[in-house]
This record gives sequence, structure tokens and C-alpha cells, in this order.
Amino acid sequence: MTTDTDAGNAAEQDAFDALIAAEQRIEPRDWMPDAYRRTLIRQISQHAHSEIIGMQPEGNWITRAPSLKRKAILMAKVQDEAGHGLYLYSAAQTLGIGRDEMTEQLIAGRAKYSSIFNYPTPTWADMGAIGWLVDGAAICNQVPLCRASYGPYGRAMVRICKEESFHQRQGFEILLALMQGSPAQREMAQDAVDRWYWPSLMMFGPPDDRSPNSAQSMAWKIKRFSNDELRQRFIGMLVPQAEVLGVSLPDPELRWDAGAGRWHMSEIDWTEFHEVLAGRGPMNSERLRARREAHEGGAWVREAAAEYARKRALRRPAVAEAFEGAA
Ligand code: BYC
Repeated sequence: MTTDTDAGNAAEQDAFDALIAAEQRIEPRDWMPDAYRRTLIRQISQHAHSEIIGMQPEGNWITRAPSLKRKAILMAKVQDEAGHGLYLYSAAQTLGIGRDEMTEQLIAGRAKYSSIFNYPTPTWADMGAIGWLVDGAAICNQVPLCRASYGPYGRAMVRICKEESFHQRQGFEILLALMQGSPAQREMAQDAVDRWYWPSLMMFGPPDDRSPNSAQSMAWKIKRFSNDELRQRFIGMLVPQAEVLGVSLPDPELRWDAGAGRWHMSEIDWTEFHEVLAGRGPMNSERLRARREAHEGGAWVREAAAEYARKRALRRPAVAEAFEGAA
């Protein structure tokens, strides 16, 4: 791995800058500035953790889904999130951080993951609202990441986005079915939308003038749009879909401001956002506790897999030599 000692090497910096300027990709073996590497490890590992923690709010409903078909769909979706986490951990590993280290940071409570997964899912309609709003926000945020300058991240995002668009539709369809149901079902759908709307807007991160990482990440073409630009785009996507569903979005101030060319909206409760980031959201400790328990409960699987790999390798002399050398 190349390090800061190379920073003085202007030729390498020039080659890196030229690749970025030419919309080419940076690959794992290319020279890259240390700060670029650190930023990617930060964002990709947070993203991976979000996918893994993000399995919990929906996993909560697998045993209670209202039909066999709904259960099968929800299970597939939650498994997709596990897959997304794995692609992303692998992408982060290409930057020189180990999977164990990232896991340790997460379960020790030292790593960030998306604020959105610290809210509870008390009703079936929450599955609809998560799919429609949370996966919808994820698509808005992640489609531009398919063009991220770091190759392994951008490529992982292509597949993830394809799956996210299926997730968004299944959420929309759950809400649509409820909105076509009884008054109690319609009320349940509206209540879920009311609870998830504001947290889904917070997924895009702090406002641009309070986003310390945006300018540099955009210069490096990791991020392609600012947090506020993507939030605006998301609202533009939601408004016509809410009309089709027959739900209202819980913001009395929301209207298109043609003069400014943007959605006028109420102020987001940034105090709530920062409380959740500080670990004081409604479900933070529960999410970490469940993750820690799952990790500890899975220790025997990791040990068994490692032992199986070791025994298989011993049957192949060349690999056995390497194993013995490493021991
Ligand atoms: N939650 O300077 P900023 C999914 C942090 S998974 C928590 O704007 P940046 C899904 C930020 O990390 C969804 N933390 O940062 C899964 C930074 O902290 P540090 C996850 C947040 O990186 C399962 C600080 O605030 N998606 O969709 O330029 C089921 C300042 O922010 C949040 C991704 O991870 C937040 N909401 O921009 C269903 C997408 N917002 O590290 C669905 C990839 C900000 O400086 N990530 N922070 O201490 C990104 O696109 C960017 O990292 C962000 C933030 C837009 C999130």
C-alpha cells in the first residue's frame, strides 16, 4: 500500500489528478492521496454498516408479515441488504482496512451508520414506508455514487441500485394495498409515512453549509451532488408518488417555489438528527446490542469456516506450505 511518504511525489499526484479530471477510475493499486483513501474508508465502511444494521428494522417483521408471499418478499429484501453490506465491506477492504477492524469499530459503538435505522417499526405499514421512503432516499443518494471515482465502490453501487429500485417498488406497493384497504389500514399507512418522512430527509446528511466533507468529496468526484441537491431531488420524486398513493406528506410548508426553482419546506429538526448521531436516538442502543449479540453468536460459524479452510488447504501441498509459513 502506498502511504503519505509518496505525497512528495508530484508525478504521482499529477497522475491521480489527471485521472480524476478525465473521469477515469482510481483502482486499488493506483497511487492515491492518503486523505482520499481515508475518506473512502470512512464513507464506504459507514455505508456497509448501514446496510447491515438496516436489516434489523425490517427483520423485525419477517415472522409477522401478513401472508406467505409478503414474508418471502421481505426475507429476500433483508437478504439483499446483507449482500449489499458484504459488497461494500469488500470494497472497503481493497483500501487496506480489514473486515475485523470495521466490525470491531461498529460493535464497539465507534463507527457511524445511517441515522435512519435508529427508529422503531411498530406496524406492518412501516415496511411500506421504509421501502418507499428509505429505499427511495437511498436510490436518490446512491445512483450518482455509481459514478464514484473509486472503481470498486462505483461498481458495487451499480448492483446495489438495481436491487434498491425493486425494494422501493415493493414498499410503494405495500402502502398502495393499505391505502386501498379499510379506514384503519389507511390510517396505519398515513401514520407510518408521518413517522418516516422527516428521518428519510435526514438521510442525505446535514445542510450544505454544515457539511464538512462535501466540498472535498465532490472535488474528488466521490460525491457528485450536494446533500441539499439530492434532498430536493428526492422531494420532487415523492410529491407525485404521494398523490398516487393518496397519502399526505407531513409538511404544511411544502410547495414548489417556481421563482427559486426549488421546493420550499419547513426546517428539518437538526437537533433530532444530531441526537441520533450521538447515539441517543430511539433505537440506537437496541440496534448495537442486537448487532453485538449476533456477532458473538456467530463466533462458532467463523471458527468452523476458518478451520474448514485450513483443513482444505492442508490437502493442497502448495497452499499448506503457505499456511505453515504463516503460522
Ligand atoms: N446518518 O460532511 P457530511 C440504505 C455524518 S443504507 C449518520 O455531509 P458526507 C438501506 C457523516 O458521515 C443508507 N451519519 O458527510 C439499507 C459525517 O460524519 P464523519 C446509507 C451521517 O460523508 C438497508 C458527518 O455526518 N447510505 O440505504 O460527505 C435497508 C457530516 O456529514 C448522516 C450511505 O451510506 C446520516 N444520515 O455525506 C434500506 C450512502 N449524514 O464521518 C436502505 C453513502 C451525514 O465526518 N454515503 N452523516 O464523522 C453518503 O452518500 C455520504 O456519506 C452522506 C454524508 C451523504 C451520508
